[in-house]
Amino acid sequence: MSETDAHTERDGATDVDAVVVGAGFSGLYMLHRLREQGFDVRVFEKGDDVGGTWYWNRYPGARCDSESHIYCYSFDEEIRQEWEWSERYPEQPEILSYLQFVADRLDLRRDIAFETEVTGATYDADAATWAVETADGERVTARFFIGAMGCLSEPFRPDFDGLDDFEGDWYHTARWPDEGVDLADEHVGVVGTGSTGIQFISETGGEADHLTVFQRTPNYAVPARNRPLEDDEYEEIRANYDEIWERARDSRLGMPFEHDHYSAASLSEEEIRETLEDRWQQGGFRFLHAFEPGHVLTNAEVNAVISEFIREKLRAKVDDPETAEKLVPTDHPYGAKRPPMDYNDYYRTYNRDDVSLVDVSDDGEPIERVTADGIRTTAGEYELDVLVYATGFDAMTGALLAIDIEGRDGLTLAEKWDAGPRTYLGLMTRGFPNLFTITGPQSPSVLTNMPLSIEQHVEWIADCIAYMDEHGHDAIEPTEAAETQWVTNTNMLADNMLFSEADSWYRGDNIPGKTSVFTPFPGGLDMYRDICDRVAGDDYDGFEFDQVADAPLAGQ
Ligand code: FAD
Ligand code: N01
Repeated sequence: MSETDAHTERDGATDVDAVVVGAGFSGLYMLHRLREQGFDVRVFEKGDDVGGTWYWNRYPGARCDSESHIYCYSFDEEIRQEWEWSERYPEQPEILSYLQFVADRLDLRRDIAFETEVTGATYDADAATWAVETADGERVTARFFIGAMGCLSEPFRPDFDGLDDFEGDWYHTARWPDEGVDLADEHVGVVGTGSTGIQFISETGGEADHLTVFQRTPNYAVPARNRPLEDDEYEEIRANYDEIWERARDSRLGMPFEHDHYSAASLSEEEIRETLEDRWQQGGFRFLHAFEPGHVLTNAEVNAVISEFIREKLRAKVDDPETAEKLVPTDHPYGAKRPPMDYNDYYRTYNRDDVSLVDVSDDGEPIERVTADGIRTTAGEYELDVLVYATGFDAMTGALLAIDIEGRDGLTLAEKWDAGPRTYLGLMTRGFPNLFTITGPQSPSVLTNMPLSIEQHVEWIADCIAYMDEHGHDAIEPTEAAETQWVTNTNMLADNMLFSEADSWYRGDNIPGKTSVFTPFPGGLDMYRDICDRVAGDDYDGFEFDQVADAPLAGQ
């Protein structure tokens, strides 16, 4: 029986074949793929339009740091040829327009329920189906429940005492108002100097009457070297797109850039500096390709050379030596926290009289509370009209665990993952059959150029569902052994890298009370793709299938 015939037999037994949560890069492509396979799909999205990350993050300066020509879908030749990016790193409105263009082109909106939050999902083991609930009280049954809710989509705001007393306005960057905020004439305070904070600070320094930056940990921001894309350059990209994508798929980071040397071990100090200098001029993630990117994060000596090179560069940009020292990271190696990019001369922003830096680390003056007039640290009070939280996300698991998910035998996902997520390939977790996660924990996701990782997951899931129908399987979940092995391997790979030398959202350290465990798969997209292909080619090795008497489709 073909998958389409099998699918037809199921019609009517559940409301839809698949529920997908989220309408960003992941949810949009998942919808398209499953529709192409003849499935009836319902997407639920909290926002009132498509875009995900690029719908919510409208703060001044928001843009991506993957280069535009690879920060997009590769699967559709027409879309790829028709869309034209304006800059090396596009701004948020342009990426949002791109995703809206894709949604229109593929007629996706008709299957998306906007302004609808999924709050719960319960698995019925007898029928091998999921019942999905929304905040509006709607209940939809489906064979497959697919999480496309994003690994950087649940905003985190530290719970400072006194916020209710604050007489000014406050905002989180990931919930920035669409109409913008007029910061001119205002005393603005921003907490956070991650990728978001750095973009926000560069953009608003000089615009606000005064900008006070509350920094807990400095970061290594390498120049992005943004610029418009020239017509002939774009023509060349288009002409070579197949090869570019192929190189990106076969790479560790999902980026098509060659590295100059594998390691720095055989090079003289002068050669190392020349290589780094050349890469510094290229900017962006090309800098990370001076040496093999994985090697940079496994070899402490190579990393130390690179970290020191960056520190020297940063110090040279800041006029006041005391401020410079505060801005230069010495507590963690380059890359152990997600490295941000500097688009707009971030470090020189601190040379302005109307921008000041407050070190709120334990060695400085930690924040005590928010007051009616601003922020009080252990050393004094800073008067603010506007307080901006650039404090990031409950990453990797936050959006998934915000939904009350109950699997087989009443086990909840929150209970199962209490000591950290346990998955097989980051795609599924035992006890929750037919629940797939796109860019789930223990998949490469945030350590790669994400649209490529997303495409790989979507295609793997769609193929897996087709395989199930071809073979009359009602339910799929990983075996205990395969899951344990995957968790062990992921942890082992991470333990051999330098990630443990920083507190980071990669390990959930930013969320009070969250178990600290490294969450993305750090072996690289190329290795991961090979493993996933082998698993699928080996009749889904490490998964077990079930046929269920009351299922919408009994096996043929
Ligand atoms: P998202 O885009 O996060 O979409 C998830 C959607 O699910 C959201 O719209 C959300 O509203 C919805 N949702 C969540 N929970 C529910 C629920 N319970 N009910 C209903 N809807 C729900 N990655 C890169 O590779 N390169 C970059 O340069 C880059 N830049 C970034 C810049 C910023 C500012 C941020 C925050 C992230 C960046 N990322 C980047 C990561 C980015 O998240 C991914 O590239 C990509 O956009 C993720 O797409 P997604 O569809 O998986 O998730
Ligand atoms: O969040 P973050 P983000 N008191 O968690 C500080 C992607 N992204 O939104 O480091 C004081 O990195 C916190 O301090 P510390 C990218 O993957 C990409 O910036 O924990 N400070 C940190 O400085 C990125 O990594 C792009 O000590 C507190 C900041 O808040 C990810 O999204 C652009 C605090 C949070 O930084 C998240 O980036 C933007 C407290 N209680 C985002 N709590 C591009 O591609 C937190 N902080 C360009």
